[in-house]
Amino acid sequence: MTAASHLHALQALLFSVLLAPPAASYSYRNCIENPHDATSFNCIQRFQHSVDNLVADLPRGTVSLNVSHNQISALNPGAFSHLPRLASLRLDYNGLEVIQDGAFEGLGLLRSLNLSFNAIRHLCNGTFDGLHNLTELWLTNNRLATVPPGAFSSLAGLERLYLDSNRLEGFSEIVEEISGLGRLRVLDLCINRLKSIEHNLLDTLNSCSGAPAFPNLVNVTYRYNRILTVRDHAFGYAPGLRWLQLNINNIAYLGKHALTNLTQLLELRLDNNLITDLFYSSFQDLESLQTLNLRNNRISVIFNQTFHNLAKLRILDLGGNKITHFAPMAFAGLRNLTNLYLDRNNIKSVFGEVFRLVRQTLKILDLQGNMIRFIKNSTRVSPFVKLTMLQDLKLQGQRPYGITIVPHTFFRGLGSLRSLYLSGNGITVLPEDTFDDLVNLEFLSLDNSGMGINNLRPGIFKSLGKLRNLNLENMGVQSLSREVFRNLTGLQTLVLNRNALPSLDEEVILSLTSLRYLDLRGCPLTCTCHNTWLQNWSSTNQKVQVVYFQNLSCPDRPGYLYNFDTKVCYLDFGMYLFASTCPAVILLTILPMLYVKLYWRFRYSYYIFRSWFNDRWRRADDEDQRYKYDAFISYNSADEGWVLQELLPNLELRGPPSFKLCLHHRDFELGRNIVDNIVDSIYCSRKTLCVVSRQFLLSEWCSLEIQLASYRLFHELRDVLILVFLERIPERELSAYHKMRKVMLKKTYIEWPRDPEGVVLGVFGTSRHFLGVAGAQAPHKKATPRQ
Ligand SMILES: *[C@@H]1O[C@H](CO)[C@@H](O)[C@H](O)[C@H]1NC(C)=O
Ligand SMILES: *[C@@H]1O[C@H](CO)[C@@H](O)[C@H](O)[C@H]1NC(C)=O
Ligand SMILES: *[C@@H]1O[C@H](CO)[C@@H](O)[C@H](O)[C@H]1NC(C)=O
Ligand SMILES: *[C@@H]1O[C@H](CO)[C@@H](O)[C@H](O)[C@H]1NC(C)=O
Ligand SMILES: *[C@@H]1O[C@H](CO)[C@@H](O)[C@H](O)[C@H]1NC(C)=O
Ligand SMILES: *[C@@H]1O[C@H](CO)[C@@H](O)[C@H](O)[C@H]1NC(C)=O
Ligand SMILES: *[C@@H]1O[C@H](CO)[C@@H](O)[C@H](O)[C@H]1NC(C)=O
Ligand SMILES: *[C@@H]1O[C@H](CO)[C@@H](O)[C@H](O)[C@H]1NC(C)=O
Ligand SMILES: *[C@@H]1O[C@H](CO)[C@@H](O)[C@H](O)[C@H]1NC(C)=O
Ligand SMILES: *[C@@H]1O[C@H](CO)[C@@H](O)[C@H](O)[C@H]1NC(C)=O
Ligand SMILES: *[C@@H]1O[C@H](CO)[C@@H](O)[C@H](O)[C@H]1NC(C)=O
Ligand SMILES: CC(=O)N[C@H]1CO[C@H](CO)[C@@H](O)[C@@H]1O
Repeated sequence: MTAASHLHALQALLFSVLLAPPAASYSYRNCIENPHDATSFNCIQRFQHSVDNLVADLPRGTVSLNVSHNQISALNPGAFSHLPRLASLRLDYNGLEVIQDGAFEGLGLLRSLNLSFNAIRHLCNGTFDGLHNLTELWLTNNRLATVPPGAFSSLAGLERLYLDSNRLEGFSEIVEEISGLGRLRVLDLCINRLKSIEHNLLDTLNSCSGAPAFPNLVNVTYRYNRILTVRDHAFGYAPGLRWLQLNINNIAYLGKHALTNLTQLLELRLDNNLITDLFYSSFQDLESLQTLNLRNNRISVIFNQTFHNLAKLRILDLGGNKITHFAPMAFAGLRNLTNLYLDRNNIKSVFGEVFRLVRQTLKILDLQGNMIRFIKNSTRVSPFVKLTMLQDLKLQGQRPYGITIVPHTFFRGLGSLRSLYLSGNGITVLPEDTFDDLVNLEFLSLDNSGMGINNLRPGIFKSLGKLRNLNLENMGVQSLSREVFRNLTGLQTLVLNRNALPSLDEEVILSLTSLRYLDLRGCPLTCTCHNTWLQNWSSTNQKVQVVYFQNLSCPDRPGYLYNFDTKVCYLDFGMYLFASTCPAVILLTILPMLYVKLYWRFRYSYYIFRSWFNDRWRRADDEDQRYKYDAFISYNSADEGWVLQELLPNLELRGPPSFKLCLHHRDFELGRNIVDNIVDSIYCSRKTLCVVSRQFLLSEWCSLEIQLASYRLFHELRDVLILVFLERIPERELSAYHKMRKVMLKKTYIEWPRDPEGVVLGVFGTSRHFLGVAGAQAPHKKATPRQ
């Protein structure tokens, strides 16, 4: 080991020591701190069996704790004693069977305890010991058959006790048990096995004639009956009614004058019935009405002036009906309306006219689950433009496909808007000026809109300086860019669950200066050097809670983001040196080899390309003018004697016909590149005649010449090559020149006979013949040398 590598090892060790225990981390193993309240914790759905696992790492100051939807079947004594400030504790939906005495020891400040939806069969008389300040106890939906004497005796301050949905039978026993609870206001014993309590089953409310029987009656409830019809003047007997509950019945017919004279009525509940029509006179007399609930009926149209006299109405709930449209004057007269619920209807389009009448007061408009959809991004109407008071706009989950395209004028004029819900709308087009007017927006949800917004447009949030809460869950976001998140200086809560984010840009996150809560669950954050900063930052920063950080696992291999090995990211000079020199060394080793092996191959290819190119170019010329020579003679200077004494006289001088030959020493253009000369000569000659000898084969130039000529042979299908062997060269020697062998296998060739005298004429005759029929097919047989 060198000194340098010692240093690196030390460095790596230091890093791992610094990073290994995520003790200072601002993240809890199984709980989420409420971003708006650092003393409130939610630890739901963690599949934990033991309270210890769940809440061990919570701070002592915890005030509110929700551990519902886990699998805690038993509570041991002192289970929460390390959280003495607890005021609210939810343990519902846990399958709890056994609560040992003293389980709530040390919780003297606890005010609300929720044990609903468990499997509790027995309470002991010490179960609730020490809960002196408890005001609210929920035991809904357990298996209690009896309440033991003294079970509630320590709960002196109890005000509300819910024992509904159990198996209690003895009414008097319970009465006795609670008789000591001086402050008790609410006791819920619904759905037990108490034998003496029954339901009424009314089916019609008739009118009572004559003088009002109950002038002082203010509260009437007809819930949970089977009322089908409410006749005219049905409540004449109680003109002073203020609260009237007719919900959860089967009301299909509401007389046009059923509610006459109820001028004092403040709240009318008609929800969960079968009402289809509302008339001009239906609510005419209800001039004091503040809340009208018509949710879950079958209303399909709201006609002109339906609510014309309801000047004091604040809340109008028309959710869960079948409303397809409104008459233009539908909301006329609603001068004080603040909350309008139109969710889960069949509204297909929203237009300015209908809300114009309530524009000065409306604060909450709920349009979720309707059928609003745009197919063009340009709509001149801006449906909410005059709603200057609107604070809450709910548009999530439009059926069946979502809004899909958000026109860029859609939210014009909503300067007061605080919350905007756009979840689940399959948004594919979200122009960058969509939110420009929403300067007061604090909450925005765009989650589950992932059908295509891979990346949000730069500048989309530029006006949202007051935004505190942004939900981008499951939107197919692949990266966060600085341009998108630029102006979100007020952002406190950012939810990015279930996006395709492999890494986070450090600068984007650090530019969100108010951030306190970051949810990255379900993102495939890789355990690579890109995320080293995230590991360090999540573990060390004291400001931003990264939800379940210790639970984020590496997507590509076993392990966790919070402790993957980052050593390699900080190493190291040696590594850099190695990385930079290694390729150079390899290159330097390989290059000479390549040079030696492939030099000529490259050069040939180059020349071949060049000759092909030139040839292409030349082809335009007339074929006949092209050939200056009949043959280009390729030979080695060692064979010059033979060429000059035998070949030249025979072919050029003897005749007729006499041939024009191209010889390099005679016909090459002076001063020109030799290769260009060769290429030109080959292409200006009908044939190329190679005078093959051992010397010829050894020469690079000759080799090039034969290559270039054979290129013409193979690639142009022109038969240009004539081989004349001056000596017999055995096959095995030829095998080194496979190009040449290839040519020989395809072509006839001539061997210069041993006895030149006898065959000179014959051979030259043959070659004459070859030259003479240039352009015609060469005979495909070997010219056998004569002996
Ligand atoms: C506790 O969890 C339930 C879900 O099981 C949730 O509805 C409720 O709002 C939570 N309570 C608090 C105080 O967070
Ligand atoms: C109940 O709570 C009050 C403060 O809210 C506290 O002063 C008092 O001591 C508590 N009672 C008991 C018995 O712990
Ligand atoms: C208690 O739990 C039940 C069941 O989850 C829930 O309906 C109820 O609202 C809870 N009450 C409180 C005060 O937490
Ligand atoms: C509490 O229950 C035990 C037995 O379970 C009994 O001995 C004791 O007397 C009971 N105390 C009160 C006050 O009812
Ligand atoms: C009448 O009932 C309503 C709700 O049902 C309730 O809020 C109100 O306090 C009751 N009024 C009186 C006087 O009991
Ligand atoms: C309604 O009230 C008016 C007076 O306020 C009275 O004259 C009339 O008879 C009442 N109608 C019914 C049906 O009770
Ligand atoms: C509703 O009122 C508008 C404007 O006053 C009018 O044009 C329309 O005809 C009315 N519709 C019905 C059905 O009365
Ligand atoms: C509307 O409500 C406000 C208070 O919320 C009240 O002062 C005003 O008088 C109401 N207007 C009408 C027409 O009832
Ligand atoms: C609206 O859509 C058209 C094409 O469909 C496109 O050219 C234009 O840029 C879009 N406008 C906005 C504001 O996105
Ligand atoms: C960003 O916000 C600042 C102040 O909050 C504002 O001056 C600036 O214009 C905004 N940037 C853009 C591009 O709107
Ligand atoms: C980890 O973060 C701290 C501050 O948050 C910083 O001082 C330190 O240099 C970081 N360590 C590494 C290895 O980046
Ligand atoms: C991926 C992973 O580690 N998931 C775990 C997160 O925490 C819960 C509860 O502690 C475990 O059940 C999961 O397996």
